[in-house]
Amino acid sequence: MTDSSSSAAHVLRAASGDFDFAVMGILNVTPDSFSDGGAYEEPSAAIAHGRELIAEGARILDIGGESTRPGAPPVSPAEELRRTRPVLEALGPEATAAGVQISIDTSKAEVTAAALAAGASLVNDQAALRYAPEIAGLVADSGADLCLMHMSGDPRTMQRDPHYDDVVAEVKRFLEQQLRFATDHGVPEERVLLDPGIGFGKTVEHNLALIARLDELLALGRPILIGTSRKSFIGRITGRDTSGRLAGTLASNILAYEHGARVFRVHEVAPMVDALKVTAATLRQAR
Ligand code: HH2
Repeated sequence: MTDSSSSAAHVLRAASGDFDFAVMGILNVTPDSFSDGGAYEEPSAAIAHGRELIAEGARILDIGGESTRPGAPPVSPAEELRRTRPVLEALGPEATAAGVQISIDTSKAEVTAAALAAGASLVNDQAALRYAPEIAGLVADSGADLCLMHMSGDPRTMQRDPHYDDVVAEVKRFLEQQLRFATDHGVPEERVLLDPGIGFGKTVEHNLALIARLDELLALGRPILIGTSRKSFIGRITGRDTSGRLAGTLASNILAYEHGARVFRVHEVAPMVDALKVTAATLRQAR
């Protein structure tokens, strides 16, 4: 294990067997997510898919009730909870029994509080406490883990001509600042994961620079979570639509592992687990 992951949140203490990574399976209970919108909108379909992801080797299930694709319309807290609560309540006990962590993908305090009460132990806040700073207190009181992600602006505007002088330095500065905010508000540093926010207010070149220079974020001393799965930069490079982006997803995550990422948020769990096992075993042999 790297230094940054040895003191990690629950997530990495539950990493796969001998390995130092955790695969986070995506469970979007939404009508409009960019690649699987509508597929798991019914609670029964979402619950069945969650079970499949666990069987495929997910160590974390990331349950979300609002799409953050570019231009996505905002969803009320009540609607987000209506979508996610039955899934959290059904899968929570099963996941805990299987040693799998439940994550809630939200930037709203009301949804965070309800999800923590229903058994979630990771809050995946794509706004990194910018929209609802009170999430820090909820996380601190519950003893949960917290993922802070970089996003430039908000989902409605973020892809309008994104610009950085040095994307890696600016993402790093933002994550450092939000990490300090979280710890100042009572979240123990060892509970925090950091995420460069692939696709959130970034061009193809920005996304590639963040993956290629991910090591620079390790200086912040926290484990890195990354979400490249099926994202549009893969489509722009390969010419494939969302259904044909598995190979690009695997390649980007393997490189991200080599550059220090340890938690991988993906739609297709089984191939990702195998690819990372082979990568990790090979790198271990080489050291
Ligand atoms: N990406 C998405 C959603 N949540 N959370 C983290 N920490 N990192 C990410 O990169 C990330 C995330 C977007 O992907 P998806 O959930 O598949 O789509 P949508 O937002 O349309 O539901």
